[in-house]
Amino acid sequence: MTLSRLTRAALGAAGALAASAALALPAQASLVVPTECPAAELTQPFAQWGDQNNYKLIDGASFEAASESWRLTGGATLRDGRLSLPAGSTATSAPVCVGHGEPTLRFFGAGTGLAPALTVSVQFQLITGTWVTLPVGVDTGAAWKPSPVVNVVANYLPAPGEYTNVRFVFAPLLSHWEIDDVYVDPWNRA
Ligand SMILES: [Ca+2]
Repeated sequence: MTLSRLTRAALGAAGALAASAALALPAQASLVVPTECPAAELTQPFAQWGDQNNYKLIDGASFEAASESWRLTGGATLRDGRLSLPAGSTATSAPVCVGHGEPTLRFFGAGTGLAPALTVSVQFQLITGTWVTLPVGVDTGAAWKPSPVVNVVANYLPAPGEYTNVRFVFAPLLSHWEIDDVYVDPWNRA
């Protein structure tokens, strides 16, 4: 088989997949527990770093005051308006509603140590009631700056036009982290 025939075969398979996905979409039911998602105040917290997108702050995610909506373990604590995360600790965010129009997450942070790494996971609830935790990103920054743009992933589980509540879990690996100002990007509401 020539390269072009291989390419055509691959494109054909991809096209068939895309077609079946498109056929499935109109009948797609939400895989996760649906929720209302009221309009939120939007800001451009990363504008001076070249990211002009509008973002909404997760409840309690400025860490200026303790929030009962956040779950902290392993010594995670608020310090000087930031969230301090020792190695082995976890912080689980307040719930935030997301849908197809809330595709990304971003925050400020820095880690200390030889190879600082902070894992980010998303938690969502299936319509069966089961909560699922899915790793979605990692920040390896040693200097205080915006995190990489992290894909929420679970925002595509509600049916189109619907929303679900997710939580984000921050867990440093073998390093101490500080984070602040955790946002999701509702790009379709700008
Ligand atoms: Ca703060």
